[in-house]
Amino acid sequence: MEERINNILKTRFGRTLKDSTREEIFEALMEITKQELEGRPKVAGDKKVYYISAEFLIGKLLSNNLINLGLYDTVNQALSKYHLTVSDVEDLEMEPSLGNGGLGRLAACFLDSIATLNLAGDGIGLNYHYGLFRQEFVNNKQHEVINPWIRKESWLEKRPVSFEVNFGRFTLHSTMYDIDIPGYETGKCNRLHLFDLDSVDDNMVKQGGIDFDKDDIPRNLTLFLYPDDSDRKGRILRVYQQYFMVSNAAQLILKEAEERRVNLHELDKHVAIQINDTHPSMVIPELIRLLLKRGFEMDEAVEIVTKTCAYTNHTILAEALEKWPIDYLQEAVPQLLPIIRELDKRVKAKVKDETTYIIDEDNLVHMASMDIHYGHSVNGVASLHTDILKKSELNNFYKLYPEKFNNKTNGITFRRWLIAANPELTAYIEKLIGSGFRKNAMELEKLLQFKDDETVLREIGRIRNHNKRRAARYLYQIQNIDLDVRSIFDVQIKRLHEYKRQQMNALYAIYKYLEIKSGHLPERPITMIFGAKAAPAYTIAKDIIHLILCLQQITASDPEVSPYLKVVMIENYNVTKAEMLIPAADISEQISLASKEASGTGNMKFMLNGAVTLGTEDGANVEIHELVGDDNIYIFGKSSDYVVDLYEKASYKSADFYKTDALIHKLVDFIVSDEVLEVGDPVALERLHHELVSKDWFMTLLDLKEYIKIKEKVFEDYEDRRSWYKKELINIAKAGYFSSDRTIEQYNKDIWTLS
Ligand code: 9GP
Repeated sequence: MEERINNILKTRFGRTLKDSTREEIFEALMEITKQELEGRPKVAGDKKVYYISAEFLIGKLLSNNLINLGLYDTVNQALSKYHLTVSDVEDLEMEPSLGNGGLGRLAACFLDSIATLNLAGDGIGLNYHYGLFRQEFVNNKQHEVINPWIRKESWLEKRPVSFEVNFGRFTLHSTMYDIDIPGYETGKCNRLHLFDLDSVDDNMVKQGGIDFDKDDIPRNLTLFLYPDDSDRKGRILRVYQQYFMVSNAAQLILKEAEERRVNLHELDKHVAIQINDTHPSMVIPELIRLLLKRGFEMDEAVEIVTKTCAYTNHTILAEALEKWPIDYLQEAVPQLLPIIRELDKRVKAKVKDETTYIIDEDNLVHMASMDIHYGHSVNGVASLHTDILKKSELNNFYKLYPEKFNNKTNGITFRRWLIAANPELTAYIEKLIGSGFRKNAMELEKLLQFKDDETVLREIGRIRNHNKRRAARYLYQIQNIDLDVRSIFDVQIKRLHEYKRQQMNALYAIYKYLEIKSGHLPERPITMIFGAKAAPAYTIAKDIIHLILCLQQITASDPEVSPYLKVVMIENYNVTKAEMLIPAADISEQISLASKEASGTGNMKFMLNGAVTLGTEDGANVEIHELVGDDNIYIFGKSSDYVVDLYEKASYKSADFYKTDALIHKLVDFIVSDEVLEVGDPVALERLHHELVSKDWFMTLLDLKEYIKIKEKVFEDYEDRRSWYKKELINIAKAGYFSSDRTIEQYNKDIWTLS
């Protein structure tokens, strides 16, 4: 390996490992990895799945690819002579900006597992040039700037594949880029196909921000993931993007099927299509349209497409169940409208329940309705979530098609979230139970035999401290943040949304601050770590970030408080930062309002790395709770049934809590106290205060007191180090269920049926 690296370095730069820069070594390793990937055959099979998704949050690829190719240790060995590791070199890789949160990261984990299980399956999405914005903090506020991630040397390979996409008013020609997805030690690859346009102009973005001319589709189509949709033009741009994605997908799928000599009348026997949330829903009418063009009758085209397509629902929040005004579709994709109208007509002829119509009386096209009527499977992403879909959110559809509904609890790839992110823990687990867990995650349960073994528990603690030091060095380097590695790391990292209730955690920070000021010092310093981006047009979410940044400043600059409490907001939270923070965390904050977090996957990543969950009975927390038992998780808050009932009766009034409870009153009012106003923006802080006392749609104040109480208990229990490490070990041992290999096996068995 050393010789191989040196040969490339010599040819490219006239140097060897001894005197090369990290950039040069990174390029050499990328070249070797690409050569290896190139040489691997593609997974072949009689039936192939296409996973269509607006997001693929794939993270950096060097380590992951080397691990899956079986070259990670060899390369590390070659580098070690020069005091380097793969992760040092990988620091220089740009993280692809192709996703926003859990939905996109799940898609990336799934691609890894599909390849690892040797299933023929490719991802299809868009090659956003700037993807999601990069977050900067200016005056304690989020500021959005472009995030150019594509370099000359990248994992993207341009392919000689192009399709014509007709938008009624004009026609565009796509370009396809591929990223190879190697299976873990399978010797084979699948691919992620990312469609783009040669005419897109990166320079049309206004300097220093994320604004651009939304009308100029040929030049802007693939610039951004989720372009600002606060105006009509932005929303129509999203329709253009979605159609561009699915038209390319449908054309590629049919082209490959025809190349494989598939009889298109039996398409469903050879192709499965997974629609990831509603963004790719237009693939249904588009495929029907293409089959009609090939001479199919409508009835047959509808039947085949229904048997081929399946839909995954990732949220019950209305904002994600897209409804497009019919005039948007008329403007952007006129050729699809007759088909959508026909699909709707058929529903209306058969079904009396108006709530399940595709086109409603306001002329809105309900994408999820189309998916459910014209797909053969609808799945939720954790068992509680699927139950809620069946019982309430999609109950009317469930009554029509009970057989279509099924649950597929999410999972994560252990290659990235354990083997690559936590090499120390991986090596130790291997020492204790062998390497079988790498292929069969359930073997982690073998760790349970050590749950009372002093030496093992102590070593778990040592590894945590090692990872804390590593995270502290990293954060110091990138953001000048100084972490106290002896403190408790209490971590909440995820998108910013009111339902995830970062505001409740911020109110806890206020509580602790006031406690310390009044002389009640914690036994051990606490570091509260947040990481979150807010959607640019989501004002209250940005106000919450503002509050957290103000608290960061106030606690840091108060000498009475800073030795005991540190509030840290990580700038531009992304996959790379998650990989660094999760192995270092003691406490995993999963505190969404019960019923609102469909699953969560961060919760699984923390658990796998030993952090103990502090959470509500929501999403996959429920399954984590069942697996680890009451002693190894901290659960609080009102139940999902209780919350659903409150919404139904519209009986939650945050003002009641604010007015009647002195502590809640004091904590909420601190948001607009002199201390905070001195470092913050009064408009933003007043707005947040007002929101909490007059609306609080996600019921922060409902669970706040219980949250404070249980968090105090967590800190108290943490001091019994031995029993805490035992909790950690049990969490790791029970995490096997959350391997995305298990999830994909279930998708395949119940939905895709590939061989
Ligand atoms: O909010 C859900 C999250 O709970 C889930 O884990 C993830 C993957 O299934 O999807 C998220 N949903 C979205 O990002 C948008 O619907």
